[in-house]
Amino acid sequence: MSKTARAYTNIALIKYWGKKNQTLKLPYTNSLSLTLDRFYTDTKACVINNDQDIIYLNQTLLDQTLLDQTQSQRIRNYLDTIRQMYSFNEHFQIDTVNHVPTSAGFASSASGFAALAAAINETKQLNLDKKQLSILARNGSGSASRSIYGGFVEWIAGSDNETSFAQPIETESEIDLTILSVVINKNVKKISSTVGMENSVKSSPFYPNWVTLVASEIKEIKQAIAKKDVQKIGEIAEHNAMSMHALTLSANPSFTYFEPETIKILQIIHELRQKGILAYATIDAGPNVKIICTKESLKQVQKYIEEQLSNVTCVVANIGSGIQYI
Ligand code: 2P0
Repeated sequence: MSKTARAYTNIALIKYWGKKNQTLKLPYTNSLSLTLDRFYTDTKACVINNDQDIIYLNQTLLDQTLLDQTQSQRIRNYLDTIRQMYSFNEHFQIDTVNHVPTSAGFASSASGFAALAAAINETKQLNLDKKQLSILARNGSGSASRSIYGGFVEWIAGSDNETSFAQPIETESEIDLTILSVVINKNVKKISSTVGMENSVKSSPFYPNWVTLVASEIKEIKQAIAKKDVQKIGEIAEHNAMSMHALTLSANPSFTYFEPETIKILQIIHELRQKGILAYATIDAGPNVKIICTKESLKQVQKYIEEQLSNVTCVVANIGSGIQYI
């Protein structure tokens, strides 16, 4: 009996935004993330005697209906890639369950593809080490390469399939950093990350500056992590996130993931800082804001946000671990 693979999601402090190779998902820049302890995917894979893969997502069979097509096809294509990479022909039954609090606003592609890569590694006994597993996960979704490890993780851009993988950033002792995810209760039809980054690379006049900026911010944030300087980590992460969103606004045609509440939360974070409360924002390809806090500032930040905005949900996450087999 093969074990279930569990992978946690991660939040990028220095974002991955743009691919130099679409097929291999090779990014233009390194990125740096924090694996979280609250949101994870459990995936089990079994070899079946069938000519196609059978996929269950949250106990529901994914089929070829229009509704399921995009998600299902992406997983099927990924399984084809794995079969090609490791030269075997078997198909699988995949049972995958996302443990994400209702509309927590976290993308499941990072934990999803990391758990799937690990589940195939387990059932096919590929005996991949973590570097190889990170490469395999990257082929499913770029950000999944980072969810192989816990804590702070850097994804090295590399130049081909073998040289683009994530690695952990060792910290000597615990760091007092907590993430408050502020979920805007809205069903926003968004542009996928894949399409959003492609449009930014193609048409934002600032894209070359982004590549230069990321190189220097990666260096700075690693120094701040080594010093356990949460304020500095927050400052750099917020600036990096705003710079990423500037790429969407400056694309042609322009687009944004922000909603009116997103801006409102950013304004509240500025007010909190004026009061001397540590709070910094980071935002992914959606309207929700993740706030970098310390244990001390968390309660005040959450109280203030909930007082000012009645239609949001707050979810607290701490630093989480890497791939597990259970
Ligand atoms: C990140 N995001 O670094 C960035 C910041 C969203 C904003 O990685 O096309 O789902 O599958 O490689 O990994 C989301 O992009 O994109 C993402 P693909 P992915 O976390």
